Amino acid sequence: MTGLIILLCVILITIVLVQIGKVMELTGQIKGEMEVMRDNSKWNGWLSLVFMVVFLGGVILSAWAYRNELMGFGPHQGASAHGDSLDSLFSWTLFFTGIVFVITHIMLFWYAYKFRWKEGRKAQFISHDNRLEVIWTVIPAVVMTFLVIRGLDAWNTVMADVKPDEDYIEIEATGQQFNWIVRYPGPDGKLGTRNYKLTTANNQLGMDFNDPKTWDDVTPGQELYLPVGKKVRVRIIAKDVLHSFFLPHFRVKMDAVPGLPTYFVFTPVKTTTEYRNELRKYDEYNTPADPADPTGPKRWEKFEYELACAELCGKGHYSMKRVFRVVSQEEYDEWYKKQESFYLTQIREKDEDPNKGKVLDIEVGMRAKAFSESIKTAVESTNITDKTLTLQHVYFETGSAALTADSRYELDNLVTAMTAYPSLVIEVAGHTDNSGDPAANLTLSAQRAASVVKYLTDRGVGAGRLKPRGYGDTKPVAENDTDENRAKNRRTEFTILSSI
Ligand SMILES: [Cu+2]
Repeated sequence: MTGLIILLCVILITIVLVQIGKVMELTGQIKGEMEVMRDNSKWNGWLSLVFMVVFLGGVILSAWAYRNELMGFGPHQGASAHGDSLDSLFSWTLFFTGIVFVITHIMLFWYAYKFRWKEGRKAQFISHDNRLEVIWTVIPAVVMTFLVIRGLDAWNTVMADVKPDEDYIEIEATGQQFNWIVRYPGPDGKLGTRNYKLTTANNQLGMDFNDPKTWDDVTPGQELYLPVGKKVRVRIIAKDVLHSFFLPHFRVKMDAVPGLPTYFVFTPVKTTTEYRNELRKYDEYNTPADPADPTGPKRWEKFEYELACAELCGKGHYSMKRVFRVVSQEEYDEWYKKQESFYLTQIREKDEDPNKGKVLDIEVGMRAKAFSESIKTAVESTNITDKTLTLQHVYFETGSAALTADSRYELDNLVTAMTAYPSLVIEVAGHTDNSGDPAANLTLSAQRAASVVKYLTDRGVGAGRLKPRGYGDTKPVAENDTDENRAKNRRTEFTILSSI
């Protein structure tokens, strides 16, 4: 409907203009050409002045009306340590170019008015004027020098890389059509290596899982956290076409170029909450965020630091938005603790895992931590069912009581626990599934329990604190109906008999 009305208006205006033209032609014929030209140039001159006033007034008024939406003004001061230096650079540039803009526009329209056509008026020719040449060369040169020197100074500060002994977090942003994949290092603080040849549908970054540094790397979901006041170095990479890593509120923008890694270092100095509270002071931000829901949250409440792509990289360019949330160090640590390793959750033990079947250092550490926590719970619990724990990673060779090599990791955790709780007495129980002869199962389970006990006594745990027992297939934890369930029943458990 609106489109139709606009079209009708355009047609009507065109008709009116054509009619005015015709009328003027007729008046010209009646009045005589000279008179018409005089009239026309007088009108053109005056209209130039009117246009100048409306145009310059419009520019100034709109800038004033939207001043609190502009970067660098009102509530939108830079939220990073270097933000102010760039803002001041922009303000100075705006100051000088603003003066030139206003003066040249006044002159343009004023001269169009002043030197409008008049009968008998002749143009004045100036062949050369040294003084004028000097003025319009020297003034821009001085202003440019001032701006360029300040710009270089800001550039050197903003683009400085981190020093080796500095405390910073390094993250990585990879642009692709059409999203940003952001990677954080794991607890080792280092990002693992990548090789584009390893890129697959599951491993979009081409992370090299032969490099232990990749094992703990995380690729968080939509919301990304950063601690306030901590230096962040972002490695910027593109996988397909040019993208641009753009965090407008932090005055961070760097192209992501395929095949040429770039970086940007910045320090967020304002948390998301602080920024929201700043916005809250302005009327513009106290209006509903969603006009369809007048009682809903206000604009300031919905504010988030956004990561965008500032390069027109294709059809889905607009959808490359991510949210960065700047929080206190404590909140950041809390969030970071919840992030899970990409490798351990998405790749581990799948076909793509080059370490399939091997126990990794990172897992040994994680399992030891989990083990000591669960044994602590078991010792402290008064509930009898909590006192029995399954050894999750203890295995035997098929049909034998010989422990597999990788079983040692968990058994060593048990040795540690027995040392940590010197009064602990446990029953070590072997269980099998129901395949084969029950009597043979019973013997095998007893032998397996004895192997575990031997492993422990060999490492200094007193034999009196360990009671081996074989249960065969008499105590299944699942129906023996599927391979998976049978595997659950083949297990080694230990029960805390006494811990005082
Ligand atoms: Cu892009």
